[in-house]
Amino acid sequence: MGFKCGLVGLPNVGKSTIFNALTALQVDASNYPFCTIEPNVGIVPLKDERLDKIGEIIGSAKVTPTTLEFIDIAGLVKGASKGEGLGNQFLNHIQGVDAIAHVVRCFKDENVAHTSSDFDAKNDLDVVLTELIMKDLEIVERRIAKLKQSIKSGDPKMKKQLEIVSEFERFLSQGKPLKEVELSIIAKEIIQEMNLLTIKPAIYIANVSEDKCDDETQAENLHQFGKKHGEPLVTISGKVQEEISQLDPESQKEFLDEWGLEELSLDKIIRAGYEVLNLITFFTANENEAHAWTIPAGTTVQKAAGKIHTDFEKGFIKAEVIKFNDLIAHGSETEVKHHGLMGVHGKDYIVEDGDLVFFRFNV
Ligand SMILES: Nc1nc2c(ncn2[C@@H]2O[C@H](COP(=O)(O)OP(=O)(O)O)[C@@H](O)[C@H]2O)c(=O)[nH]1
Ligand SMILES: [Mg+2]
Repeated sequence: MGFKCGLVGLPNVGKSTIFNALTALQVDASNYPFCTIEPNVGIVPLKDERLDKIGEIIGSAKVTPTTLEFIDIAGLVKGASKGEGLGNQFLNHIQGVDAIAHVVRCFKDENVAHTSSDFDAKNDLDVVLTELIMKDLEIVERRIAKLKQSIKSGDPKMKKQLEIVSEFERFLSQGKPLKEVELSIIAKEIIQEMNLLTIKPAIYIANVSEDKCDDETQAENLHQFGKKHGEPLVTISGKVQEEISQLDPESQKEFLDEWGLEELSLDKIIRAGYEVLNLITFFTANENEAHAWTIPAGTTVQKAAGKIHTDFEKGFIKAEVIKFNDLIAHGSETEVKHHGLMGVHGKDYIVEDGDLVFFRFNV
């Protein structure tokens, strides 16, 4: 299944507005028959001009973009980890995502209630981050109690784990997210298995007013914060994006041209999610379909085959790979081959962003 990005933030910051705008970007549902979509889950296509070019050159009847899943996660308020608001429900939702998109309110609007009395975006973000830390602390403390129990009943393997998890506890109780801890490989495995929240990669979305002017310092504060972890900030006006998302693609393009913009802020969000998850895109194409696929950077070509079909992975023989730039430079698959630029690779080849892959496999 696809990669998931959860929209998280205090009430009335614009999560649902942004979610609606993102999901209005519409995916041709017939391409994704296997997805039962709940109202708060949306499958959003990743725009990629390379896919259209490949489709053109190969002469594919249709193109299918790769996608990212967005989830509108409601219910996080101050004290949520202690059961305030919708309480702990948000936890399961956040545990289920690969990346967190923190939506932070930077717009002023007297008609929209603000949960805190001060207008301070960084402070609002801190409230949310603290809840995540508290939640992790609770999970970690429960684990420690369990481990102590197992050690008592004579399970020595658990000692090492107890040491590591106690280290997590020390960090969290100092108010630090686990992504700031230098982790050994074994600690990473334990963190994965415990599905903790403060290790998840994040992006920050500053939801600013239409005219932006009084919010720049607010957004800048978020930007500086994100930079510490190498996490991107996207500045957006949720309301404007929602309006634009309702337009047909032609009018959307006119809007962008009029404002001299290359892409919608919504597309920036999708791309930021993609980047923070360290994902790359490869392509497959034949006369029926050109298809973009998402994999984590560093994936072998045999694993990548499994993304398309388990048979491709199991029966993998070899992969023929054309670099996107070579395809553009030479204008056709045949010309690329003719110039000796089609690579033939075994199962351990690491797929690169932009590879056009032809799989050869046994069934
Ligand atoms: N002025 C302004 N209002 C916004 C913006 N984004 C969202 N809102 C409004 O804020 C209110 C709460 O938004 P909503 O998306 O429901 O917030 P959520 O609770 O985080 O899901 C709604 O009335 C939105 O129309 C924005 O960029 N500017
Ligand atoms: Mg909402």
